[in-house]
Amino acid sequence: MNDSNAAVRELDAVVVGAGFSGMYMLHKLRGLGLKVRVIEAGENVGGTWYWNRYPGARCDVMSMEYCYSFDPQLEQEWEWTERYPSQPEILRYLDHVADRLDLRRDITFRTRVTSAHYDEGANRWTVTTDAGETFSARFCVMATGCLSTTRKPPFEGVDAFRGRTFHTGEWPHEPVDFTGRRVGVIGTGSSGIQVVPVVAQQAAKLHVFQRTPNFSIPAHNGPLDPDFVKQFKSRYPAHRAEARVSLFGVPWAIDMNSALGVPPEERQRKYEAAWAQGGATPMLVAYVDLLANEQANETAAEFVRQKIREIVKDPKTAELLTPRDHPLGTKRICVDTDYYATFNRPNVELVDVRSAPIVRFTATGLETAAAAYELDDVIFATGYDAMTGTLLRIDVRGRGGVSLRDKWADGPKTYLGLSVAGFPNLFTITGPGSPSVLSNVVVSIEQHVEWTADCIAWLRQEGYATIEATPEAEEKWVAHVNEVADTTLFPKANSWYTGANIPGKPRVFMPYVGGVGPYREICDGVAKKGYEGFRVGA
Ligand code: N01
Repeated sequence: MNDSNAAVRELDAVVVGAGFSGMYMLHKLRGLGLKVRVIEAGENVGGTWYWNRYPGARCDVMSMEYCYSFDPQLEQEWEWTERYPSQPEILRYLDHVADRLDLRRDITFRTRVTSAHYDEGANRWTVTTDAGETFSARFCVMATGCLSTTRKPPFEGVDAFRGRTFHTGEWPHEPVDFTGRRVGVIGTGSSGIQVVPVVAQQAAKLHVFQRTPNFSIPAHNGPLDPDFVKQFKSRYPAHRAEARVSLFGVPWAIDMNSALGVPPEERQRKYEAAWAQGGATPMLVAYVDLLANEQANETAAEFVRQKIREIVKDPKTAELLTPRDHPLGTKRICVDTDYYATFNRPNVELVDVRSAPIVRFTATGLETAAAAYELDDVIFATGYDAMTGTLLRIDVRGRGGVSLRDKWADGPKTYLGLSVAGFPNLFTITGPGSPSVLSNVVVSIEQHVEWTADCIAWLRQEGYATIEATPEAEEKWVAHVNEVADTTLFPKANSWYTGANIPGKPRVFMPYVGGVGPYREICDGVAKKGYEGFRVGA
């Protein structure tokens, strides 16, 4: 669809994506007086929350914390209704922010960026879209999100299936009714674990096709108590300040004791309290060594396994649901409402596709190596080509025409997760090598957007045209990211953090596990030292 005659639009910056990152980036760059265009594939703002409309979709970070902090009036005015925000409520919030900041006039919707090439002669990025438009801009900001490119395993015969198919990450806009239907859900990550209990209430029969069980902790979601909200809002600046220097971007203090250094009864009481509180964080911060020492981790993992045995009545099903292949927390812990209890329903059956994998789809269902299942609907909850998938779908080329795909053939390499050597004036918001998915991502997004805006303001003030990471700084950062990851249990899991969910994807631990607060300090230090590790050009 490329129209070579189309006029090139001259801008200061192109931002790719209009989720939490792109929206705030637009606001900040406008504040600097820059001419900016945001390109967004969806029909509206929201990013991942625009696409993930499946029944039960809800954030696993608390509402009061999963929102922007840059506008004190906004955070005081907005009224969250539940402890954990549902997808429709988050979308309403982002819609409200877009209206409040009048963002839409600078966003092109229903359009995908297909390429971004750096023109060395002009020191500018040429960005093209699938609508045939071409933009030329000094800066290119990738606000593409970490979980935007869905993955559907290429099952044999899937196109011959005559029933309805859905992917949790590309859910239809109109409500989908499963009443009286025979439904299959493939996948038991965070998405599967959320969709299963809701669909189970409608479906005549629900088959959950599980390859690997995950740890899940109840959300104990419910309406927000007005007194709690009032209290929280009165301390908002302090909460936000704590979140910014915390490990995970939420204001929870970690217990500095070892899980192995306390009596078993005391430990049990602590885990019970964390379980009763709900969500993943209280469990993860219960002891300092849970993510670093296998024996310590095992005490918490075994606690959750025991809970599964208590909740699920059929011992065989309980055993199948019990995770044993990875330490607790080394894959994103799921946060659920009634997930395990759903397997006590007579219309729900867990199918183990580890011992008998899905072999093929048929016109009327699917076959595993052990049995055939007649289905009306199949829900793929099979995840994403995370962290790098969306960036690499775009043909990004830097100096000398070097493509990002080639540069990252053995895994992503960045400086601070923000910049790539050889790709001047390109910024990656929550890019690989930053805390991103290991944190309350809104806190990480705000930090990256503010750092990027400050960097652009500094370039202008100093009279520089370009900035790019040096290969040495990038190499050192990649080594540091790996070193820190290797001091933890994270690399032990076959997770999407390491690319293990995509056959053929290089196995590299992609996020930075050093913590939100320490990472912020590093980034601020780099800026203070005149952008140490970067090269600037006139
Ligand atoms: O994806 P996943 P997700 N045959 O990759 C299975 C965020 N999120 O969309 O583990 C059979 O975790 C696969 O099995 P296995 C959150 O960060 C947050 O659920 O590879 N099964 C796995 O069970 C999360 O971590 C929220 O053996 C196959 C599942 O599909 C991230 O998004 C809500 C298969 C994929 O799980 C991704 O979660 C939702 C095959 N061939 C998502 N291929 C909240 O905020 C794959 N699977 C709460």
